[in-house]
Amino acid sequence: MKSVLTTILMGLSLNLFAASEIKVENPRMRLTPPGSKTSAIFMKISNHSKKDLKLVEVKGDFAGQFELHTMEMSGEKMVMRRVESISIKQHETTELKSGGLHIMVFNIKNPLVEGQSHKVNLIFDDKSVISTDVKITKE
Ligand SMILES: [Cu+2]
Repeated sequence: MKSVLTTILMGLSLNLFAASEIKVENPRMRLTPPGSKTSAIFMKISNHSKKDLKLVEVKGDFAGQFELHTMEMSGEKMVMRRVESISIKQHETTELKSGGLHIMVFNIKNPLVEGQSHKVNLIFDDKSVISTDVKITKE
């Protein structure tokens, strides 16, 4: 029994250790016009661990659906495209920003209010989870 508990605790601490090596900066969500139920989340994610990571899923209570998106040229137009994951290589920083990689948010339950924050969980391919508050801004 004791060894089972130790194994569980070790598993937990390993996960927490991994999580602390991911740093999120300036997480924010674009204020969208009243009535709009979609928005986009931007942030910088730094990977200080010794392995490449991928952001694979995002969850939050305030909206029904989250997708990882990129922007790319299609003919002469910039279009959004869904991607399976967003890569953050070891010792590198990936920036999610307007006109580039972003987290798309659908079915927002209540109107967004500038200055308020909503909690999201960022889930990585090694199963580590980062919980962060995204602030609603006009960007
Ligand atoms: Cu998008």
